[in-house]
Amino acid sequence: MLKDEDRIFTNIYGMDDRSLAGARKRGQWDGTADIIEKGRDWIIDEMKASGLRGRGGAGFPTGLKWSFMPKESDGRPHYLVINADESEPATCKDREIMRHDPHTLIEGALIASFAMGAHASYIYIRGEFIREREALQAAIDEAYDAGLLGKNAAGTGWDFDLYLHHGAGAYICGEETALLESLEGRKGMPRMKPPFPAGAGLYGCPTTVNNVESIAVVPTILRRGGAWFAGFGRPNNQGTKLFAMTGHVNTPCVIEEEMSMSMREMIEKHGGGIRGGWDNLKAIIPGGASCPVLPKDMCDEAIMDFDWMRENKSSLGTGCMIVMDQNTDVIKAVWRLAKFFKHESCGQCTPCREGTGWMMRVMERLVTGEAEVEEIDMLLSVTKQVEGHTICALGDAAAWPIQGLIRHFRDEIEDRIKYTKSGRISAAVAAE
Ligand code: L3W
Ligand code: SF4
Repeated sequence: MLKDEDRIFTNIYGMDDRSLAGARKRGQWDGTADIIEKGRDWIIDEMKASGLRGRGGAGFPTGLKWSFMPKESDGRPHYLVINADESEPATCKDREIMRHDPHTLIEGALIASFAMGAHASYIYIRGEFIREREALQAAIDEAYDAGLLGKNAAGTGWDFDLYLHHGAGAYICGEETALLESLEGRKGMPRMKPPFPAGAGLYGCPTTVNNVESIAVVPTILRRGGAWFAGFGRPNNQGTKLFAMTGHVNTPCVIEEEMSMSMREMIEKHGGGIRGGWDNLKAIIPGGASCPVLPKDMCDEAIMDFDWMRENKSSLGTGCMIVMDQNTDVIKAVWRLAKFFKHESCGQCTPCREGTGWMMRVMERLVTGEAEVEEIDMLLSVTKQVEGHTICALGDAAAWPIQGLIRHFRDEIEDRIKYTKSGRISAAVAAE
């Protein structure tokens, strides 16, 4: 278990003062100019050495992403865009940073922007996050007043402006290119990639889009060294990370832990265990709605990191678990996710626009038990036609939970159909 002295987010529960004075007491904004004096190459190399992988869900190596930004300016400005559109179901970790520790994000934004040659950065914050944007805006104002932002920010010799932009409540704007479209004032619809944002991003200029947590950990990593961060977790899955657990745990929470901890240990140590005990567990979705569900026997063995999840046909995603006990109707839970993705599809590509509707409607019939058994394979085939055939990852995200359900809970789906057909339970009861 992570020791207190190794935690990056020391005010995650808001027990301390979140203002600049409180942040300084916790060591933030300490030696920022010294870090920047070491230069862009040193910062990027140190980030690579830390092994940090993006904390927004995809796990792309952060230092490598930064290195895609052009070294020399061709006249176009460079931008850092911080994705604070935290909308993934059950994912509520970045909001804790913005509410309670906003200065670590602001300091991280300055250092990261310097490393990528950006004089301006935008934080795109989810529209529903009202308290978070108030906290963040207050911290940005304080930082300007203290000379930490603006001309010669924090005495670094680097001019740097930071803007907070409010989203309007569309999940798809968390997809990086839809976010850029929205920031430019258009409807939030994903762009084709390539070009990746590093080549042509905001206003067609070199841009890096990073998750809030990925940026907020930067100052501590650089103060303590990439090797320090890389010492946690296992190779390719290094560092500490914010995890969360919701659903049928005794104490739902957001916590900072070492990567690669066992799922069971994490839930028992931090979540107070499963309601009714570990044997009462039925399934867990490891990190947001797009990750395939894991049944209990796999949760017994699961390791909370990118590689274990990928090797076991799931995904770490945001590391914010949805925990379901034996009382859960897992078929209905996955139908609810299918409904969510159908609602949030932007509709510009046919497999996603039509496929999410198809998947939701067949899922509805599985919930009530009114489907035919053959429809299970038909549904699986629809998911395969959506997966990998769309502009952005929302299509995959809609397909994967259903594939996971069929892989691990086919018996339960078939039983429901058989019982409904035999009249032993009515469709209305199955749907309750
Ligand atoms: C330059 C290349 N850049 C990749 C960059 C790319 C992006 C990052 C990751 O989706 C997932 C999604 C959700 N040259 C590059 C390159 N990049 N190749 O690397 O890219 P990618 O495409 O792997 O992922 P993505 O489109 O960013 C993110 C899943 O995360 N998720 C979490 C969602 C979380 C929220 C939230 O509320 N925070 O929405 C959960 O599973 O489904 O699969 O920057 O440009 N050759
Ligand atoms: Fe829009 Fe869905 Fe296509 Fe993504 S996959 S661009 S959300 S229609």
